[in-house]
Amino acid sequence: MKKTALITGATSGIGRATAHEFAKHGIHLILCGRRQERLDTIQKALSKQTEVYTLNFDVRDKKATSNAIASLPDSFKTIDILINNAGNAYGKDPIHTGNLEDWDAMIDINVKGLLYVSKAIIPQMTERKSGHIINIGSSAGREVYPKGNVYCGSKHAVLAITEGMRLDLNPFGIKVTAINPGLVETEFSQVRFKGDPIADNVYKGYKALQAEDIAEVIQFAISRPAHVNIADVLMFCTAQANNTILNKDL
Ligand code: NDP
Ligand code: 8X3
Repeated sequence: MKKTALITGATSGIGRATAHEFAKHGIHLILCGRRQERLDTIQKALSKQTEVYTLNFDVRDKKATSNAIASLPDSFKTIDILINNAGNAYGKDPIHTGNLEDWDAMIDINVKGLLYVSKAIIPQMTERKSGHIINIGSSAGREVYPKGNVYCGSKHAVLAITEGMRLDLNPFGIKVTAINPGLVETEFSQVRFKGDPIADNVYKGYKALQAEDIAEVIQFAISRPAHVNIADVLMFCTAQANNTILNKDL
């Protein structure tokens, strides 16, 4: 019996690469995001390899989130693997000049959105006493960097929530994993810098992690035997030592 995974943020970057990786293994996919045309394109591509269903909702909207997940057809209702990946940074400013809308977006999407999705899915996992939740945190959840204030705060929250999930879901045999990457070359910086050309330089002068690198680690985590839980992964590209030391050729 093939497993079913729900991936948030499947329209781009790490989420999309994870969808492609899971499809290779025949995992049935529920792909989520706000950009329907992208969901359609990915569904079309991956339907050759596995069963794919798409859900279009904004994780900030708790009603839309629970309605979307409740609307799943019977063949996709049982979710074995939840990949809480949807998220972004908005802006990179010192705390005294930060933008309130950016702060709201990061807390509402990265923290509250992850909770809304989890709340809609965890009860079926506790009922069945099985499941695997993978939360995409960040190295920013381990170490704060200058001008990272609220984004780092949101990812510290993701890490704390992940640990809380692992404690509370332990009696139910549910695996909970945090994957914490450093710099990954995706649309992340385009979103963060809102189209400012500064985004083009973020991944120049070194080889950043690629979305596929993260997807492979996620696939490794979900394919361990029943008694093994990969609790927490911190991964950097070779050029990055921590959140402030990056060996660039520029
Ligand atoms: P991308 O910008 O490439 O992808 C972000 C994804 O999140 C998109 O699919 C987007 O879909 C979805 N998303 C964003 N906001 C919402 C929302 N309100 N509702 C629903 N979906 C939403 O970035 P990455 O792939 O890099 O980021 C994925 C995760 O990885 C994030 O949690 C990020 O914080 C984390 N991360 C990224 C790193 C990096 O350097 N790139 C490093 C460490 C962690 P759509 O717009 O269609 O809704
Ligand atoms: C994304 C990586 O360094 O931009 O979490 O915070 S970083």
